[in-house]
Amino acid sequence: MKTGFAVLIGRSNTGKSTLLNALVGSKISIVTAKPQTTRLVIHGVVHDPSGQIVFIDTPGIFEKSHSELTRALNEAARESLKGIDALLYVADPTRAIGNEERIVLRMIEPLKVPKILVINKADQRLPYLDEYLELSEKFDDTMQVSAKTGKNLKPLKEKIIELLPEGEPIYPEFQITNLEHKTWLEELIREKIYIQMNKELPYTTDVKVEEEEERKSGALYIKAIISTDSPTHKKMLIGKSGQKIKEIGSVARKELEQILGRKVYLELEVVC
Ligand SMILES: Nc1nc2c(ncn2[C@@H]2O[C@H](COP(=O)(O)OP(=O)(O)OP(=O)(O)O)[C@@H](O)[C@H]2O)c(=O)[nH]1
Ligand SMILES: [Mg+2]
Repeated sequence: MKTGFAVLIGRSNTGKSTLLNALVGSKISIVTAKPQTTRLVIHGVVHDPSGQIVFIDTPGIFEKSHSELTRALNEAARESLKGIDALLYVADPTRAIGNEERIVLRMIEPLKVPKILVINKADQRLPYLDEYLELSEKFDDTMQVSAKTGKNLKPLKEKIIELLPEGEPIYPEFQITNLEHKTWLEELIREKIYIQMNKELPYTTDVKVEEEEERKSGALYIKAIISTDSPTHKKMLIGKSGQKIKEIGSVARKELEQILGRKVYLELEVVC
């Protein structure tokens, strides 16, 4: 069968993680409207009778901050280009081409794998579409898709399978990600923190699941520790009379219940 690794690469916020989830049909990678959401290199597997595609989601290339985090995330994205079979350059034509785009284009130029220009967000008004279409000549193929509505995702999958080499399946039939269950839980809670914290985003926030236990009733009890490196951030995360952390817990619990199909008790503790 056809099998291989297809990496999703691009600047921050172009919709790489949304696209991975839509292609696999499951919420694997977290999504927010903020840059630098993806921190881990995440696999999402498409099992199809005609082949198996292992999509690799990567942190978006980011330039605005020169922090240690930015350096590490950009490096992780660069590293994930090793050993791949195909490449999807995910572009967001609601924003003009900038330096971040040029950095990614330089990164992928020497690679000798099939490259697809995936122009995302086709459901929106795209003022810079023509700029991106001009990049087409650097790619083996160009597709306009919407990760949000699913537009053109089927032809995109078919195209990728066509490009992959023959080989043995990489993942067993029912496995759709490389993420451990616990890591996935931590990621989902982190997503809710990002979404609920409006302006001041404690980028250094870390989530660790300490306990996960199935109750006799079938409900799941989860205890997670949210740690931050400053007392101010701790205060912000907790909010006035604990309102913020309650909100974070409530949206995370609702989504977990929906995905896991059972009652969830979620206890969150903020430490500094
Ligand atoms: N309208 C529209 N919005 C989209 C689409 N795909 C993604 N988005 C939005 O774009 C924002 C960024 O999406 P992500 O999937 O987190 O982007 P990313 O490229 O993974 O971002 P990083 O991990 O930070 O690099 C979110 O607000 C998404 O809802 C799309 O097809 N249409
Ligand atoms: Mg992402």
